[in-house]
Amino acid sequence: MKTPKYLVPNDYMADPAVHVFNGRLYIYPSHDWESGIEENDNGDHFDMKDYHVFSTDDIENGEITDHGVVLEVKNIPWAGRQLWDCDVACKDGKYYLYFPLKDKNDIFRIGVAISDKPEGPFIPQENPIKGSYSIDPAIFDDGDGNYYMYFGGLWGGQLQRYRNNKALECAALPEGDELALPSKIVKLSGDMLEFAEEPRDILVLDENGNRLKAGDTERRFFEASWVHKYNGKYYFSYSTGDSHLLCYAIGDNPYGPFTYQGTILTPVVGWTTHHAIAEFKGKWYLFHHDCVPSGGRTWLRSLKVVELEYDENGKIKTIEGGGQ
Ligand code: FUB
Repeated sequence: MKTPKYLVPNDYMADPAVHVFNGRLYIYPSHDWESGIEENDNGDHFDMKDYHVFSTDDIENGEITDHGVVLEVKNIPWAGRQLWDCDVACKDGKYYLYFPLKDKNDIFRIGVAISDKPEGPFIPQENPIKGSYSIDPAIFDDGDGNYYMYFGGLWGGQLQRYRNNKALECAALPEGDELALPSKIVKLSGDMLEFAEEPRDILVLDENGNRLKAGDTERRFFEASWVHKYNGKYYFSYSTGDSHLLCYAIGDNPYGPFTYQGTILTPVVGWTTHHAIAEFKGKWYLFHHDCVPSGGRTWLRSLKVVELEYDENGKIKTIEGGGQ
């Protein structure tokens, strides 16, 4: 599959998280809609209210099943607004959906909802995860009984409001030669409902072993963490936000440090870029979104998939996003 393909042509879906459960591929996207809220740097126009789940047994030519609404803001006890990028993990036959949502004080927290099936529906817990903040949870199952959450996002994602996992009096976004704000990683508890430790920084280093600077906007982390393993190495990938790239870094363990490698996807049509990388039936795929079908309306994004290839050294071959 060399040509990208839209997966849900009749609705606006974005921010895919993708996993293979029981031999079937499941897609967990955000659900965009026309809320009428004006676009701003705080992301208020992304006012999503529910999630759908999609699945298929043939991503190239098969039917994509829409399992319908699986969780809604109105059923989450602690909800304020804005259901952003979610992810799902499976442990001992149960499925855990992790989602960022603003609470009643307009602060992003991360919640969990549980199901017996990968396609949901998911029942939310009474409260968000203790100590959680910011957005874009991505869950990595290391296959040894340990599950890790990667999270964080700048600007509307509120990561600049925290240091050392504590809220600041005032948000502080580093600039220029200051160190870039890192994304976070935290191991999940055995019951998957809490953090098992204090979240730690994910360090992305340049080719000389130095941490990336805030002004290095084409390489530094902005949002949309994802982790996958290839040939025994850990690939940490993310969006650079205001420079609109998906890029990646490689490390030897889930905590890093990770060394920057390059661009996975050049800018798409739209502002945000967000992805998941998954292997299915012997091929690797990049799931992402763009705003071509909505005519460039940045808050109405459409899900896409394209094959992802590595070279003989394990480097990901850059894919053209089709934007500027
Ligand atoms: O969909 C809302 C936000 O836009 C996501 O949480 C970010 O990653 C960006 O795609």
